[in-house]
Amino acid sequence: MNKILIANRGEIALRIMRTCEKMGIKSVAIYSEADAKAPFVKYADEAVCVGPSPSSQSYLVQEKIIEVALERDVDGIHPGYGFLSENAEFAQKVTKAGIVFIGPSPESMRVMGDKLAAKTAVKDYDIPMVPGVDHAIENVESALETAKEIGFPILIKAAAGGGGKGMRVVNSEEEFVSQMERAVSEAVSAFGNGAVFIEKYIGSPRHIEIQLLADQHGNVVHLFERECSVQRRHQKVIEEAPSSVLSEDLRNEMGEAACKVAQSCNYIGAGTVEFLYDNGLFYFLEMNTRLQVEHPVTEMITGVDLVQEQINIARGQKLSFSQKDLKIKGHSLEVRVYAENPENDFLPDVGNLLVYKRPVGDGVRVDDGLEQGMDIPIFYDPMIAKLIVYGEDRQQAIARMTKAIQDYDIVGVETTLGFCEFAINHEAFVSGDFDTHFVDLHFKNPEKLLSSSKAYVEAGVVASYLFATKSFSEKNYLPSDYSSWRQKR
Ligand code: MV4
Repeated sequence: MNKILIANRGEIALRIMRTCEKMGIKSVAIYSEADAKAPFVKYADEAVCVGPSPSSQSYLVQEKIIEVALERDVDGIHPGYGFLSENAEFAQKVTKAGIVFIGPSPESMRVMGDKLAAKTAVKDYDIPMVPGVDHAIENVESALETAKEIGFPILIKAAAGGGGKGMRVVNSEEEFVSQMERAVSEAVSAFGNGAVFIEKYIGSPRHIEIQLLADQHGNVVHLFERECSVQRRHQKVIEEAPSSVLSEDLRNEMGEAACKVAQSCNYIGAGTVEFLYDNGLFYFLEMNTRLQVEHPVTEMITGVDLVQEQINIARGQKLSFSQKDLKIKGHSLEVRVYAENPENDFLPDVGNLLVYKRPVGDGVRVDDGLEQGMDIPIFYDPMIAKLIVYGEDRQQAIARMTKAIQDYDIVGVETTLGFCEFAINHEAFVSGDFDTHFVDLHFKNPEKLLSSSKAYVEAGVVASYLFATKSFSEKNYLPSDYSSWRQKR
């Protein structure tokens, strides 16, 4: 494989290209009009504009992307995450065009993309599952009988859902029928597929996922877990590896269960198996058939470059290590830095990155895709960067993350950095005593996030910027009251 097209944008496109460079593989970027000046476009050996800014006219246009790949004579297409990464139809078209899709087979993607098909696939593999049904609900009355057997509260899920979309908690028998009707109609309008099923509702779980690699020769290994319980409305906020709750035995058990999930669908490539963890027990939830946003924390504690492994697997190589060669070393944390305002219900706050300075230091890694002076496009996910740290232990990782957050200098847009600093230093996080409700439970005073001293430092930076660029006109005067200054920008 000598040339790879990256069917993605931003930080992940850049991250994939860096590994290509390291491996002596040429990279081809595709980009939309909004991304013409983006670092990933500059970094690529070749770059082709595939259309206007909306993803539906650029990053999601399958035929156009394949046409560019053929024109530029690429050997493989890496889909990154999001966009077409879990689209079985795209994987199939790529393969049909004689190009290697760097990911699993379309069949694996189809099975794991349908939560019920996934349950059916793993049925004979002795994987712990949440009590529930493994078929679509056809008859609401008999489903109610099943729900009573399972015991309330129960959770209604859409077969085509995932990532939290299309779920409904039912607390009692009385609500069951009406909630079921709502769930079905929601599933029809959201996914074009009204199939729903029910499970026992686990009230306060932790979300722990296992990273897998599977080659084309039947070898499957796991690269331990990532703890992703700290999330907000199904958007992950902090990810870490390893989890502070898993014993060595449980880690091995979960790892083996995850490998069996991969075997159940003849999985090839990098993938992630999600589990719910509750009180020493774990349950299979779903499998994500892509490289995940939070993959760096696994790389930090294992020393494995997951993109390099994906490419080698796609080339048909055997994994160069076995399970016993893999060891956890140290601890890693990742926070996602979003251009969102935590003081205003996390509304996206896109605009110009007037000042953008990354933190540096021992064990600090920043995966980003923007530079100072650039506008954050309104068309895509407003993630600015992933801030990743490594420490010898969890305590050092938390200390390094805190320092790195404080050293990060972003002016021009509101960010979630202050929110991340708050979360990472919260007593519940530091002690390891948290679950998926962490944010709802502990994030109640958003106005306390940013110390006013830091805000004044920011105000000073903006003032000098405006002065230096001679744009210090009447309308840009900074009012003395800091809070209204923030609102006026
Ligand atoms: C659950 C659950 C409780 N009980 N299933 C949310 C995302 C999707 N992957 C599955 N999810 C859940 N499934 C049962 N039977 C709670 C969640 C859940 C959740 C899971 C992981 C991380 C964050 C979450 C937030 C809310 C609900």
